[in-house]
Amino acid sequence: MSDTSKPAQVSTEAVSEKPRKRGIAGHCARFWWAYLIGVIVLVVIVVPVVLLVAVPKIAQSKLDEAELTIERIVMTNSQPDKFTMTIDSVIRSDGKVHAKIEPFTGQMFVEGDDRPFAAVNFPETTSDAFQIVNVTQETKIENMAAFTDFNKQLLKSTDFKVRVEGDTGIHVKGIDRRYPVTFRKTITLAGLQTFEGTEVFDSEIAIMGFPDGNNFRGKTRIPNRSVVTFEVGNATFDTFLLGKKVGQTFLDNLILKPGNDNVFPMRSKIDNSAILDIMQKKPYCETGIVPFVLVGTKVVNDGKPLSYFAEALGAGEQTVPIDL
Ligand SMILES: *[C@@H]1O[C@H](CO)[C@@H](O)[C@H](O)[C@H]1NC(C)=O
Ligand SMILES: *[C@@H]1O[C@H](CO)[C@@H](O)[C@H](O)[C@H]1NC(C)=O
Ligand SMILES: CC(=O)N[C@H]1CO[C@H](CO)[C@@H](O)[C@@H]1O
Repeated sequence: MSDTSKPAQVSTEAVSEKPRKRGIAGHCARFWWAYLIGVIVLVVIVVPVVLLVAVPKIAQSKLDEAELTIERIVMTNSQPDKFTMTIDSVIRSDGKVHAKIEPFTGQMFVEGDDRPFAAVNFPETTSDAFQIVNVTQETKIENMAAFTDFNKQLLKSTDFKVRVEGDTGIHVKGIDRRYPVTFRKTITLAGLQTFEGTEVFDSEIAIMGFPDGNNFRGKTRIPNRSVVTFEVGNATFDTFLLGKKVGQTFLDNLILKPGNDNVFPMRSKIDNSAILDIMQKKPYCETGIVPFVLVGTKVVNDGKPLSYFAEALGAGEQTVPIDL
């Protein structure tokens, strides 16, 4: 009995094991189509969701996290409707995603203004951690009012914000697909603070006038705390003493650069009696220092008037203390 019962036990054990093995295999065999559907669903839905939703989101957020800094802006060959612009910038990112960003046109806005004042053509860039992007291009002034306002902001502000924005495409390494993304960066630019700290030195006055028809001349040093270089040209300023217009001041071949190396000859044609008047008043008669106030009226570069600089220089008053 025990002999027959043993194999029976063995067989029951064997039987109890066999169906388990067969259970999985059998389940797989019978429901293979369910697994196949599952795999297809994964491939058909999940992969596209990753490729179409997750990757573009990551790409956009990586692009958003990247930081743009402007090292230098140079405006030369200033003409009534265009100029040559150099923008030297650096894009910093975490460098973790390997991707290429297509060349694109970035519109530049003064923050809070929805009219672009200029457009920059960015070359193809990569997602490298540190990338220098220097661009030199001829820039058409598409919106004169916006460009004039930009110059006004630059002239009067301590700091102001500029936004660069453009639609482009990103190509992530290993994925054969273009993802549309938006490049949008806001940077803070230092302004010129209405040329605060301008000095005049080596000044000379000639009551009878100099041969060029002016009666005052000197040298002016205009501090420039901005990263912007401007080719302005020949600028004319209405000149005021104690609130009264007393003549005109001329600065020729004006090019403003970053730093303190902006020294230009200055000429003025001032009403002699106004100077004699103020020199008899206190405290001017004691200090000999007279506060000239300059308001821009005209800018001419290479014979052509530049309204955007003239208006910007006319929007603020530059007070220049002159030692007579
Ligand atoms: C890019 O601009 C920076 C800052 O003005 C300058 O130092 C650098 O030499 C420029 N690089 C090239 C390749 O032009
Ligand atoms: C400024 O005026 C002087 C004298 O009229 C002229 O020779 C010079 O070319 C002008 N400069 C510019 C940049 O237009
Ligand atoms: C007076 C002044 O602000 N000068 C600054 C002009 O710009 C350079 C560089 O951008 C600064 O180093 C100076 O301090």
